[in-house]
Amino acid sequence: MTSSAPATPLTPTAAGAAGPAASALVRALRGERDVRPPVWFMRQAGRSLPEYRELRVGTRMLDVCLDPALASEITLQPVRRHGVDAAIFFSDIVVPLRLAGVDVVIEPGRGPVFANPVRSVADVDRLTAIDPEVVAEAAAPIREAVRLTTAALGDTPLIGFAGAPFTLAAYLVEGGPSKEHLRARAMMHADPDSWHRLAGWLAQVSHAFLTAQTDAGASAVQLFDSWAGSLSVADYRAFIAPHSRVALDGFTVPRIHFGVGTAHLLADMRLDGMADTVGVDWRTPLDEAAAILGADTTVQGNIDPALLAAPWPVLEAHVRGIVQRGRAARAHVLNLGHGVPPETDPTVLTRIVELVHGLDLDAAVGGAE
Ligand code: 1CP
Repeated sequence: MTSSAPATPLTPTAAGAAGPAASALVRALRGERDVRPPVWFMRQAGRSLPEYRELRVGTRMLDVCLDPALASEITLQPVRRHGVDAAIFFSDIVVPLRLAGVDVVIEPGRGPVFANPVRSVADVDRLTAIDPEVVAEAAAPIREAVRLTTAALGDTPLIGFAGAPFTLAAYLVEGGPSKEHLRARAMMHADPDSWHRLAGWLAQVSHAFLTAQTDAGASAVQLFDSWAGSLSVADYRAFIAPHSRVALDGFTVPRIHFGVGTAHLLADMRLDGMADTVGVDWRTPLDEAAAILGADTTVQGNIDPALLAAPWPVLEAHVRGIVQRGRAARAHVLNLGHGVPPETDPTVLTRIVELVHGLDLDAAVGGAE
């Protein structure tokens, strides 16, 4: 598809306004606290939206990700519907692997599946022989989709994202989704040399994918290490953190680092300050997370996705409690503790946005601190 004339921006940039760099999201990621936290939802695009399901009929997930007009439209859908403070680019963590020529499909209802799992020294040799530069060259549809999206978003920021080396390796080594990621964790110890070559290559591939998005106008990036919670602190430090640093190195936009079940890893996930913001799942109260993360890190989270199905008064109290606890951090970005479950009633998400946009924390406590 060709890039048609840009649509009227959702939030037109006023003359003299600073654009998405001055948005509530970017300011919070950089550590500025406002009277209310900005709000967006991981996996806000996609399965919970009827307009997404309608658009997806007869298409394959990875083909959609590489169609600039479709990827852009799907990215915009939740912003129009919910009025969230940020868009997240519609793509998937395995898209850069597809761009590198790896044989991967996304099976409906299951997730990424690789034709050739990477398990032996020869497998790692074969994969890492691919120059990560090919990802940058093949990423033209990604850059085009991001350009279309940021033109349509106006002042609303777009978050670019990539999978962290461990979470990508968990799929690649296993060949598909797994619960405990045993094969990837075994490789670290059984053959550390192969592990480091694999993770180092994945870090470069994710870096190239993030760069394509920031070059084309993304205002922040998030590194998803969704499955890092399965690692011990010692393994995280020895086998993971150095590679995640490479994936996030050198960006001038704010960087968010997210994982699930990572209470024991939160301090390490700051990557010595490289991450401006650390995502926290629903298991750790945000004031506890803030105490661990210290005064120079923003927290993001941490609505329990399960509570999206609870009666509104229960969910409202939960959200208000999270916003209160988030005040212990230098700044807070309200989000879920993990992605939107597919069966979520989307009107509930809109209601959370309306609730949060109506808050004035300074008024609620009788004045600014
Ligand atoms: O046919 C479909 O609709 C496929 C479902 C789907 C969608 C909508 C998949 C397959 N990926 C996506 C989009 C996607 N993936 C987004 C953009 C949507 C948004 O946030 O609004 C993002 C950020 C991702 C990132 C992603 N993919 C992660 C990290 C985030 C997380 O939820 O932890 C992971 C782990 C994946 C792998 C993946 N891709 C798809 C599925 C079902 C899975 C998970 C499989 C598993 O459980 O292991």
